[in-house]
Amino acid sequence: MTSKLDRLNEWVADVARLTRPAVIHWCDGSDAESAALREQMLADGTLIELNQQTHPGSYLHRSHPDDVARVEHLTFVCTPEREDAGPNNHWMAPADAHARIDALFDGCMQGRTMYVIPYCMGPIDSPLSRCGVEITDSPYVVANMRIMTRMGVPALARIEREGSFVKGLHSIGELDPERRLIMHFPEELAIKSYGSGYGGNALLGKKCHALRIASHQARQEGWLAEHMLILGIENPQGQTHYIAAAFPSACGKTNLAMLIPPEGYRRDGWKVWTIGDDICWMRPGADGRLYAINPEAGFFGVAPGTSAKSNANALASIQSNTIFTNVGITADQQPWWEGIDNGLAPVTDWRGEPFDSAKRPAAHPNSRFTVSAKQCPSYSDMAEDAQGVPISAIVFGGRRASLVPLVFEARDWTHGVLVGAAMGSETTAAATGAVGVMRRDPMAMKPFCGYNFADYFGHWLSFDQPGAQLPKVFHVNWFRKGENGKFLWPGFGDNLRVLEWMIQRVEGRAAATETPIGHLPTADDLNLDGVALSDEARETLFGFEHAGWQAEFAGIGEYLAEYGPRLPQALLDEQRRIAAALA
Ligand code: GTP
Ligand code: SPV
Ligand code: MN
Repeated sequence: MTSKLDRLNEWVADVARLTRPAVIHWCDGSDAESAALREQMLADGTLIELNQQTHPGSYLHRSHPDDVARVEHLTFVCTPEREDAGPNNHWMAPADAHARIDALFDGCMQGRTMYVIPYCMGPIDSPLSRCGVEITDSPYVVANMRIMTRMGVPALARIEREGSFVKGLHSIGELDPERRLIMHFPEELAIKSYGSGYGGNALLGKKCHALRIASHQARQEGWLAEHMLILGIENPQGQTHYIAAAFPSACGKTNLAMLIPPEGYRRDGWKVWTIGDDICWMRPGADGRLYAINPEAGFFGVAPGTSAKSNANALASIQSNTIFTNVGITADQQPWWEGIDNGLAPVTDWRGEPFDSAKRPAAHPNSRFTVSAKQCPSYSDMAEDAQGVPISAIVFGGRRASLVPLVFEARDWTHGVLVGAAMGSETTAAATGAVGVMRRDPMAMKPFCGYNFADYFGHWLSFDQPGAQLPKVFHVNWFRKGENGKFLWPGFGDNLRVLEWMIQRVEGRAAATETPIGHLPTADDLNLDGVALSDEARETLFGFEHAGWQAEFAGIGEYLAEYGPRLPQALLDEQRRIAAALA
């Protein structure tokens, strides 16, 4: 009798023939399985026990020092036609890519256990969710996937029902940067990743599946897979607006998703609910609105900078049952990172050496915590809702030390798509390479879009159809700096002041000033009660720098031109209209 699992079983057998593991283990996601893996990882040093009084169930993992971030230069999208991957991706022909990476996989699991991880991205009963299976030889990956996805028996049952799944093959290999490749085959719904154990390179459900492969599927099926947080803002009357926001890696998604309202707002009864902190899948519902789910079940968050002051919800979430990767530790084995601000001091750095501030920071700048979303005090019940939440506003933003004001609103959907497509941001430690370099990062998807950006912008534009009730689109910049090189906006909880203005705009209740780049508030249009802003901050955060924007739009025009004739005419027209208005 044929079963819908035949394809899966055949693939697992094929992979085993190629990689030659000593043992094959099918993950069921149980507590017993997790405990056994933990014991094994403690025994071989993959995990280090942290202070079980202060941090019960929490462990530290030190990665290979050359394996601490995503590797964009080794990440490929392998479509039959190069043009389908676009100038935004590294490309290799599928046959060449398979040959190159299969040569690395050949015999790589000898003497090791091969884990087969069935997982579901999104609530297990949601029609918006999609399943995958990751094969890996890393128990650390299994432990992280158990937190980050719905993994094990229920996922396998859904795969058996549906008969379809994304195939992800992973091996840590030798952890040699010279033998490291992350390959995507969108047409085959397949991923092959070799030589890295780091998050986005190795937890294949996350960026590889839920963004690169899913964006390809989403285009075919009429939905969107985005690098966005999702949060709910409940006003004192008990009404909740949901907002999705795309910021590049290490630019504030986790922090905004878990925002704690400023004192005055809390007193008045405002609440913020977390749905997701990194990835958002959304599609039009019967009423024409966009409905969103968080495909993930946990947070793989940036540790440095996380404190009781900056992100109390994240800090509360990671007091137990957390895997820390590449943080420092204190004398009594508590996790420690720069900016934790808890009065403790590190004695051992992320490489396991005595802490010496002259040598390196205690925690790697891209050190992370992995924790179940259920441990977050602000986690919303609606995060498990099969239908998802209706989105009122989409926010784009980046790290821009100059020019870009605190917030502005796009005139309409087409303008909003241009605002997203024109996004720029200074690079961060989340990927290898230089930090602080301004680059174009459309919709925060530069490293994650599984197909040609020209087609992606067209797909975004296609949602503007009769009957659609599309969200309003905004752009924010929490990272504007003053003359002294310091941030001008307090950020974090105070970002709610900006979100409140957005909600008022959605409801047609707030004022704004028309400029060529969109609608800008003045400082008086926002509730700034209790915020001390200097005159410089007021002028800079709410100002419109005509000459600077002229130059910016020339740069945007040059960037879009890189996509050639495939670029949607409507986007070019929008860019030219604004450039002309600025002239
Ligand atoms: P990925 O997980 O890499 O996708 O990152 P992310 O977008 O979730 O970024 P995260 O929220 O972890 O923030 C990254 C860094 O930016 C942290 O060091 C934060 O402390 C800092 N940050 C976040 N929000 C703000 C803000 O409003 N203002 C300022 N100045 N810094 C912020
Ligand atoms: C990012 O880099 O955007 C992250 C971490 O969220 S990773 O899982 O490595 O992609
Ligand atoms: Mn991210």
